Amino acid sequence: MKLRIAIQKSGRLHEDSIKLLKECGIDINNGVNKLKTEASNFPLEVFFLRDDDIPQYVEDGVADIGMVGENVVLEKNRSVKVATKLGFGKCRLSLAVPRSVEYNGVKDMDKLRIATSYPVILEKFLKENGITADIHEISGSVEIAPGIGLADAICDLVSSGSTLFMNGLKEVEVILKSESVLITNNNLNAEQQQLLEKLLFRIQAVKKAKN
Ligand code: PRT
Ligand code: ZN
Repeated sequence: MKLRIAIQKSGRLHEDSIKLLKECGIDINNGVNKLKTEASNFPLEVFFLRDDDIPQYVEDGVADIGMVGENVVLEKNRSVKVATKLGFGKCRLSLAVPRSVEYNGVKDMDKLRIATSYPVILEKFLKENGITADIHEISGSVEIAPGIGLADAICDLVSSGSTLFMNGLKEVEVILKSESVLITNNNLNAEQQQLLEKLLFRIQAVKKAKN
């Protein structure tokens, strides 16, 4: 039996996910455009998927475990377990408004139109803060929404802050601090659980060595 892991096919987490597996001593040959591959020296099958799909595949048991941003796990709200943080893909989900706008606190968001790709996390945050806003879900280029008159504010991922800056926006609230996590299916059998523990042991060793 092999443990099946889902990682991002291409994008910001792809390289670091493969690097972590390699640092765990797991050799995988990841040819371009492959949908899956196998490790040569560990009972591991690797599926390459869009990050948005990873929580569902792991919930459904199509993959046993997965590496994905905590931001995606929370947004998709699937029933999976978070086994450990992985130390890469660090970013924050933040609210931002045009630089020229005066901002005195989250209450200023009341009645505004906010563009985001994270409607679930945003709605929860607004509710917790007693704010009623108009959430506009858009799938990409969220940061241009205020400039084209589509929204008054945005809720988007930020790492260096340069995208916000280039679009004349300023970060005003951090809603979530995120990094990549290892998620697991809720119903792993004993053998899968054993393989997971072996992998987790190696991941912890890699993380320790880096500190
Ligand atoms: O194709 P697929 O659906 O798999 O990929 P994707 O395009 O949805 O995701 P991708 O590869 O862009 O990001 C994957 C994950 O990387 C995210 O879910 C986060 O967990 C993590 N991550 C870390 C980031 C960033 N940092 C980040 N800066 N994801 C996106 N950004 C974007 C942000 O949306 C904004 O457009 O980068 C821009 C801001 O960056 P700065 O440095 O200018 O602040
Ligand atoms: Zn995605």
